[in-house]
Amino acid sequence: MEKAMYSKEKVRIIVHLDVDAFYVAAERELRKDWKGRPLAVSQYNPYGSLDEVGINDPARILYDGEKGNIRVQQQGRNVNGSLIAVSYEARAKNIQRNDRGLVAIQKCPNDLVIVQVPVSNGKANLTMYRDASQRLFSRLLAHMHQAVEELSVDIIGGRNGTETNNIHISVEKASIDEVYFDLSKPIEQLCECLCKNEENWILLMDRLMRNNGELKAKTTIGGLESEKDMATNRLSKNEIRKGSHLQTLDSSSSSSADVAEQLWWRRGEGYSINDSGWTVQELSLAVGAWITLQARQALTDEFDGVYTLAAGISTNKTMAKLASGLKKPNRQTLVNPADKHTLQKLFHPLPIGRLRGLGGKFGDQVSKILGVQTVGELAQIPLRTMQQTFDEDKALWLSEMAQGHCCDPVKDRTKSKRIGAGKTFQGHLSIRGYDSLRKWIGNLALEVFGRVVAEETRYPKTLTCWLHLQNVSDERENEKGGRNTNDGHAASLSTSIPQNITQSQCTNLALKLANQIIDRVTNKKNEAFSIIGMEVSASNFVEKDETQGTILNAFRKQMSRQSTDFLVLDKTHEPLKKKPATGTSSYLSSVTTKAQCSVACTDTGSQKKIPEVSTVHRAKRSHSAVMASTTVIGAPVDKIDVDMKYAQRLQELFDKEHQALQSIPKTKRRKMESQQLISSFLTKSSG
Ligand code: TTP
Repeated sequence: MEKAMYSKEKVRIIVHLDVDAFYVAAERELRKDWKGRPLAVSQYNPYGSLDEVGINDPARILYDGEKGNIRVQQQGRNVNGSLIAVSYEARAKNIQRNDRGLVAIQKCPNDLVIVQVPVSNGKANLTMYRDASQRLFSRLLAHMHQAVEELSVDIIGGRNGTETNNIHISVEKASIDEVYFDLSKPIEQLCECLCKNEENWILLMDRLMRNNGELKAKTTIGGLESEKDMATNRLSKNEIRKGSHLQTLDSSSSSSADVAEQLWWRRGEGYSINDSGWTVQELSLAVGAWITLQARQALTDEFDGVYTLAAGISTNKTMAKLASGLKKPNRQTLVNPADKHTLQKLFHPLPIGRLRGLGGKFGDQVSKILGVQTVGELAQIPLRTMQQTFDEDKALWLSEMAQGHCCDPVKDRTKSKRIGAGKTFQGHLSIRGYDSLRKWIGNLALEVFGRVVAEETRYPKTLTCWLHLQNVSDERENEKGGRNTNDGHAASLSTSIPQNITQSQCTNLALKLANQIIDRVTNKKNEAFSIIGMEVSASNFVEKDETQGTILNAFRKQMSRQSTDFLVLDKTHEPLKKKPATGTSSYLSSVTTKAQCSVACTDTGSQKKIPEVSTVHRAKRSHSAVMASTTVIGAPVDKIDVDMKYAQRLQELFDKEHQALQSIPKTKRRKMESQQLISSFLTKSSG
């Protein structure tokens, strides 16, 4: 066993949380009396007659086994939509996601409730679920902070107290009901402090083991499970999603696993980290598990037991997500990838498609070319072999991933990366004419626009339209771009949009994109088309902050960043690949600015300037606005020291140049802008 002498060893602690049967839980928040009952949420059923149904409209209740089958009798097929969320009580009755309503009713006629998603404008309105998600995750973050606070204040109090005020917990929303937290920073600070003396250590252990070992009882140590649990791990993601009955099994029969778990915790006992059999990583994981348990329980209590969550605690995002899916619902699993036995037992048997980034085409390619099916088989392939087939970065990433390593940071993002509205048109409902195309693109663009303007702090730079067309003959498939599906051809087109886009501009742009897709897919105008799915979405969000994109702001961002991973100062502007034509956009040579930026960034290890990591370029909205932004690529954050005074000076110079430009007539300015800026900036900044 590795000696655990506490050192400032860098350990990452990443937690992945997934709300159990999320839409069902959101419905139960509205109707507390549905708690404990088998409940399913049905998707919008276009064959039914409910075109406009508000959140509190009783018409949403399609079936209530206790009250008699009201809507089924009245409206035949209404109840027969497919189920998109199924409570664990309903899963115990063998009801699964994608079951049709009538099939589900047959399985549980007397007790089941089926509720349909709210509907507006003839399509599902998911606002209530999005709002619930936002509410939940912001409260969850608050509870995480509170748990950290409790450990630091209650245990160490005034003695060697850590500064909890400044503790930053990175949080990344991964989907409507999934979130990652990076607890590395607070846990590093806590553990360092808690391990300083024996008294602190005993208090910490007392805290971890209190309530008759509640933490032990409520945390599964991944890799120590019984054979029966292991069967769950071999299931594909889709099989698990279907609500496999294995997930609801009581693990009371796994007595050997229980013993192994008891032993895992017992290794933590002793009078200090040095006496214990735990490594620093294991201690940090145990503390992470304690914080996660407190936060999960506090959240469940706050919402009267309506929301429960599954959690995975590990040292990176891939393993944390894998861990959270091992035991559901309302259970947390700790996975230590440094434990070879755990890797072999838990990780290596997985099909490679279960890994993040390998679930799609690239995963299929890897499997085919390297002849591997499981993660274990992939782990056997030497890096050299991978390098012969894939480019350097991909080969390294694959090799690291197969060993359970993944350095993808938890990006501080609490909002979705994109805002989209979509609709499917089944069977005879498919869209075949330009009038209904206009109507539906208009509806979807309206929804997207409404949600975009409600955003207070950011705006999207890209609008995308996606269409799924049916009956496209196979001969033309290769020419059209897009993707063949089992029943047609799906393609998307994007365009950039201005910050203050109006509703009609948004609709017109979306319609233009849709028409372009149809033209491409059908090859010529006026040819018949049949659309079975469409989506309009806005993405590529940037902050509304006026100073966004300025040099100073980019440096400020870096200064406040707590991540221990990689530094990316400003991802919103990629470095310009080539010089734009003079007169269309003023441009400051990236060579020049690279040199300027390297003066501001110093490698604290070697005290050398860093010329390679920085590229400053100017992005220009119009000829009257000169903006500067900084992109620092892939530099370890703890090795960069930013000279804020220098950054400030760079900014002032840019601002001055900008002001000076305003006094010059526009036509003249166009010609001289670029030249003048470069020479003037160079002269002044070197002074
Ligand atoms: P999931 O997290 O996949 O599932 P879940 O939360 O219902 O159940 P579990 O406890 O097994 O995680 O999806 C989250 C919500 O997203 C789900 O409640 C409903 C919605 N959803 C759809 O609308 N359509 C889909 O195809 C899927 C997979 C989910």
